[in-house]
Amino acid sequence: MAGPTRGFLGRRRERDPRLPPGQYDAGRDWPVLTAEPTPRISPETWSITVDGRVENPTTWTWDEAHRLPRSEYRGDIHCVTTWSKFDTSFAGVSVDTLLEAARPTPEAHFVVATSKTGYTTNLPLEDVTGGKAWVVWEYDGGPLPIEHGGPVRLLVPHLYFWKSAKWVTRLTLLQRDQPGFWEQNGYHDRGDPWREQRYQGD
Ligand SMILES: Nc1nc2c(c(=O)[nH]1)N[C@H]1C(S)=C(S)[C@@H](COP(=O)(O)O)O[C@H]1N2
Ligand SMILES: [Mo]
Repeated sequence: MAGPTRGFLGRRRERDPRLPPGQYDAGRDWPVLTAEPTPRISPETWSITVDGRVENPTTWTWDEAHRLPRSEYRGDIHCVTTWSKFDTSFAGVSVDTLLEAARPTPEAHFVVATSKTGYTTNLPLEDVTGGKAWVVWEYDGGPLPIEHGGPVRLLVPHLYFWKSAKWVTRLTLLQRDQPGFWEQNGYHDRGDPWREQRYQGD
């Protein structure tokens, strides 16, 4: 409502349309949010496995993963703790490429991503297919920093960032949904920032 106070303070700044409800622009900052001690994983020992409800369970080493077609994401990321970061750039491989090789069976409807540390997060299969999810090892043209999941993390930028498992080593396809670490601890099962799906019941 317009009034003397509003007139005194001047017009409110327009809200950036890239900002989902309840989020703020963190600017250049990239906060670190980690539940477990940060693991040290050398690229030589890292691998990623796609298993579960697939016809061809497959594991890629660091070198093998780097020989897959490179895929980049340029855009925004959103954390449930209310920070958003605009214009990030990541590179790695599309999850579509991994699934093409592993060939999900018709019963596969969900995915659980598992980190080397044991952290897990669950996603509907449709949220990691169709060019919406990546396994990434580059940030801003350099190696992904270890505190941000280096050498390799999952990136699912259209959902809250807890779905983007750091230090990811396994994607397991499932017939039924299986809540991950935060999802068992009260976070929303899907986590769409545009619908503000922060906690169970949102
Ligand atoms: N292995 C692992 N992955 C994780 C987390 C974690 O605690 N452990 N935190 C999640 C949460 S809640 C967020 S917001 C993002 C934070 O990523 P960042 O530290 O790179 O900002 O990682 C997600 N992936
Ligand atoms: Mo988070």
